[in-house]
Amino acid sequence: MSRTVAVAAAQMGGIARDDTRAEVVARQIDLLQQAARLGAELVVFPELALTTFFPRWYPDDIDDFDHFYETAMPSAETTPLFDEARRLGVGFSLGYAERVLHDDGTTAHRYNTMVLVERDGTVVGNYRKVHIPGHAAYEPDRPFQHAERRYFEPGPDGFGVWRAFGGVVGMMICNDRRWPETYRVMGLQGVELIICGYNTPIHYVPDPDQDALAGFHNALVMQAGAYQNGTWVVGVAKGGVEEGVDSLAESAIIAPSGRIVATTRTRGDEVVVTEADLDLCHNYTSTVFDFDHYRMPEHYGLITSRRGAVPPPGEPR
Ligand code: CDT
Repeated sequence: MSRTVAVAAAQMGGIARDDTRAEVVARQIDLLQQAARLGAELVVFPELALTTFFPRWYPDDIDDFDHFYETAMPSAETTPLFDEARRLGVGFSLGYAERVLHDDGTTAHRYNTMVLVERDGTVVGNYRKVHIPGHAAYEPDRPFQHAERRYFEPGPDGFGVWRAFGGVVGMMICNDRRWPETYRVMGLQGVELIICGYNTPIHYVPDPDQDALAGFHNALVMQAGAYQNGTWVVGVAKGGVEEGVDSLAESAIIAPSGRIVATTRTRGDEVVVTEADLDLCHNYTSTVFDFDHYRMPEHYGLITSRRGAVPPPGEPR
């Protein structure tokens, strides 16, 4: 008997700086209900899905932005989403800014986090983003900041996977999808479905020549990650114009073949659903990507022992 999970990409359009959590959660409940009507069992929302992408601003005092973070999940504001999901029997995943507190209530850690919730409303796990892009210091010449490295420390737990939704599920967040190690570490744990939320400004300030390639690169990395690890990948955008910054939409559901099987057509709130056959993963992980048979880890030592590239000594010839 085949194992399938009907998975939905619940893309969101922009969230304004002044939008309340209640307004955002109401939008998410609407998307959840649309997805449920389409038969979804798991609904994936974007990275930082409860707020605007606040790393584009740079207050003098980072504590002034504490209101963009959650200190509990579910929280009072997100409980209606958890309740509606449980009532519908639909699981979901949601990106949010997480602030972990010391016992005295001061901030211990800040993470860019994604929670996975099962169909019965139980929290399966939280993933904290590992690859934090952008910069930490204020960069005055930018039209907007991408100061994620000020707001978030790298997740300390790496790339876990969980048994959920009848298979093995992993999470990654936005920039993680550009790094092959993200997929492979989960691939080595037998992942069958990787879910990912993203906020990708189309204008890449360090090299604007890449702007026209934003959609190509988004598809390229997720399709390669899916194929090379024999896994489903679901990438979900917060797209469109948000507080003056245009972000990539093009949410996609990708099969273990590497082919995109569903994609959004708009840049706003939109749901697409696919019946993902998890047994298709085996077609790849037992053949061309039979890791146990074909991988050569004795030759991969530099992957973990070295961080940056070191060219061989000598002059170019
Ligand atoms: N949110 C996030 O990780 N965005 C990055 C933007 C590029 S780096 C400034 C991304 O990889 O899409």
